[in-house]
Amino acid sequence: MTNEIKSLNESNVSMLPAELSPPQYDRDRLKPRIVHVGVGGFHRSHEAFYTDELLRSDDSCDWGICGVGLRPADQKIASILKEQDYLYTLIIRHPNGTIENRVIGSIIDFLMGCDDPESVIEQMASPDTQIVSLTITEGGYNLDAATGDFNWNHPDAQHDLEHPTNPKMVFGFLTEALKRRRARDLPAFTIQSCDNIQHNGDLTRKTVLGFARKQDPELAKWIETNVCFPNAMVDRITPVTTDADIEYLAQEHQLKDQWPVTCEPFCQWVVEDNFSSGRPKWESVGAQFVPDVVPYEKMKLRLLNAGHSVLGILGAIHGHRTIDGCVSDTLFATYLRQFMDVEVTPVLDEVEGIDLESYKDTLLQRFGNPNIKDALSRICLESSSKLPVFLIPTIQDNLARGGSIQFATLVIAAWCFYSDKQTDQDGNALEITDELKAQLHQAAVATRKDPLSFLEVTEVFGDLIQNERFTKQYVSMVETLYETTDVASMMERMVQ
Ligand code: CS2
Repeated sequence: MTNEIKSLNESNVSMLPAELSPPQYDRDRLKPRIVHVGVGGFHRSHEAFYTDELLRSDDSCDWGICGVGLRPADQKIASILKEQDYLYTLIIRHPNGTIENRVIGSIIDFLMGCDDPESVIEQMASPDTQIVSLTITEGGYNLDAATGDFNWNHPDAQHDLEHPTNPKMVFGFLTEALKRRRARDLPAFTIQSCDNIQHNGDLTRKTVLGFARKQDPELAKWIETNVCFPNAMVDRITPVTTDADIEYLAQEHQLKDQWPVTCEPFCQWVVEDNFSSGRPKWESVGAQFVPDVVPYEKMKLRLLNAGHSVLGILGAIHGHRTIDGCVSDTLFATYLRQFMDVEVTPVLDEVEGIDLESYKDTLLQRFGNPNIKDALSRICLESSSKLPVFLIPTIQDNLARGGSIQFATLVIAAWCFYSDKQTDQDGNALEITDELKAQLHQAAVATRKDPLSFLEVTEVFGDLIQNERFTKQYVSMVETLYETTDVASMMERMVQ
């Protein structure tokens, strides 16, 4: 019965063939030393992968991960992982078609904060927990682009301050758990952000301290002294799982995995070595520990993530559907490279050990991986919290230094068109998911009466509307785009 499909779970795992690379280590030895909030594809291709690698190579390592979901939408991953004893397959797709599969065993539990906040707080407050790590997306940091500060007017923030033992936001959970650790005389855990935000650790620190100060200034002081918030740069392109991925495992490997993860072979994690109470030896499986992550973060956010947004928005309007589809179009590949060379490279700092030219070459190759098929709908998801981190700071830096702004400005003009029409330039509907979708749409529609109306969404654009050099360039681009509905011709005129 070689064709019998096996469900992925602990009782089957030892029977899985070597080509699925199942974990050989004893998962019973693992302790939930890491509590991870936000178990999406990225966490499963990155931190959980590094930890699994370490567990495979070091018998004395007992660092396991307890996943946490805070939103009702996390119920699906919670039940699937539970059914599979928290095992899942990572499908690593190389550009030449080679596929490496790896059944990951580092996650050992999962809790739902919205159903049972107490269980999550207690897990974080448990003596076992040494690190609480986060992948809560750019939007999860709830920042106001105009001020760069946490938006305290958010209803969930207000709720958490009024109901500290029944929180909704991750910062509420962290504060309450730290309060209990302090009261119980337990050492603090490290709070480790794994999100694409510049200064992600510093920012998390500021917000957690803000929460604590509003509740108990003594607690805030204790956190300030005891809790470490290492900054980190995280990188691995991880598209949304498709039915074809599930089908592939069933057909080719007779494995029923309800939610595998696909990713590229490239993987990078640069972390500040600043931990409150120990950490896994991730450096032995490829993570880099450095004293200052800021230049690495900036390079990655401004080149890779912004590069994705440039292709995502321009490509979506033009009718492309995936990142590899964009870069196989010479115009888009050239435009992207010139954006990187002319507008980003001059505003970056030296990054030790990195040759920027080859970093950019590698990015283009990674984007071109034809087996990743990273959908532009994923890239454009929540653009309102991505562009203020990835792209707008580059425009601001170039405005300050008198540098070129045209490549990035066309993206903003195209984003206005995209938010207004919600279709590509041929009228095909686009799938748009954005917390500010309605507000952006309304502001974009008003462009016909007032060409600057889109920029009035200050939560996203900050004070960009005040800069005459920018608004002049932007208005001329928005007008041309609305007139011609042909973004490619505009791009063609700009590339050399
Ligand atoms: C992407 C990232 O969300 C995005 O727009 O740029 O998810 C990107 O794929 C990862 O940061 C790669 O490390």
